[in-house]
Order: sequence, then structure tokens, then C-alpha cells
Amino acid sequence: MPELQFVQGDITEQSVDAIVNAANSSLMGGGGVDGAIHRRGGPEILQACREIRRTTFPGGLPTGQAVATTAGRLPARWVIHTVGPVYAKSEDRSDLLASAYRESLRVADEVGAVSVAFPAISAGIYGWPMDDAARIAVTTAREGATSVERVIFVLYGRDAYAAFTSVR
Ligand code: AR6
Repeated sequence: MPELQFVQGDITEQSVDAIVNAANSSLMGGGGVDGAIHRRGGPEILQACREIRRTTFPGGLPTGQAVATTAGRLPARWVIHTVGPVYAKSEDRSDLLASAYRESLRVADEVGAVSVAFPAISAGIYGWPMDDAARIAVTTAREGATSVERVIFVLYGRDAYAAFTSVR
């Protein structure tokens, strides 16, 4: 079971083995944390994503799954790209959000990452209410059957930090 830590800040600045990107299925970049990672990490990341699309996921990375690439110029060694679900009131997609965390940790194990930083997946552009996103994130990471020793939730802003640190 990994030790959990919480910091308020920018995930692109984290000196950890792997940072997780809240990407979309195309893996071709976007806004939010995805935009920041590609901007600061440089073109090597997008190049690696294109290669993954060409070889492994021609139709895009399915929601709830994860893949690793180089982290380019970032301090981390790897970026683990995952796709969280878009929030929907009409349908409970919590399992897919939990899967995004679980699969990211599985990929972290595969590459040998011992410290992994996560953003609040789906809690930005994808509209997931922060308190619920935090509960799913923390409970899923806590139960993790993983060799990852340290999970750092890097929260952008005070509200996200408060939501994550309030989960019991
Ligand atoms: N460091 C840490 N957290 C951040 C950073 C950062 N640099 N920038 C934003 N956040 P979002 P999603 C927070 O929208 O909801 C993209 O276009 C942000 O405040 O990045 O999963 C993708 O390509 C929020 O709390 O991801 C997809 O199309 C959290 O990270 C879509 O957005 C997640 O917000 C994915 O949407």
C-alpha cells in the first residue's frame, strides 16, 4: 500500500518518477493539465503519443486505461497518460474514474516507478464534482495492490487541496 501525500501546486514541477496526465482518448494534447504537460515537457511527449496511436491504440486510448511515455524535458522520468470519464449526472461512471487511477498505478509498476504524482483526474474540463473525485481518487490509491511506494496528489488550487485532504 503506497504512502499518500498531498501538495498544492503544479504537477509539471514534481521531481518524481512518474506524473500522471489527465489526457483524452486522442493522446494529442488538450487544455488543463494535459496542455501544461505537453507545453513544459516539449515535443518528445507528443511524438511518443503519436507512436502509441500508430502501434497500440489506433482508435485512441479507451477511458479508464493508461499508457506511459517519456517525460521529455520535465523533471519526472515518465508521463503516464490516462483518460478519465466525462462526468454525467444520468449515469454512474465512478468505476471508470477508479480504473484510471488503478491502471495508472499498474503502468507505474510496469515501468518501475516508485513515486507517482496524480492530478485530480476528471475534476476540471470533464466536470466531475471535486469532493466526489477526491473520494474516488484517495480510496482507490489507498487500496492499491501496487509496488508504488509514494503517491503524491498534486492539487491545483486551495479548493482541490481541501477536498483531497478531507477524505477519510
Ligand atoms: N498541475 C496540477 N493540476 C492541474 C494543472 C497542473 N499544472 N493544471 C490543471 N490542473 P483537467 P480533466 C487541475 O481539465 O477534467 C484536457 O483538455 C485542474 O484544476 O486538466 O480530466 C484533456 O485533453 C483540475 O483540478 O482534466 C481532456 O480533453 C484537474 O487538474 C480533458 O482536459 C483536472 O483538470 C480532461 O479533463
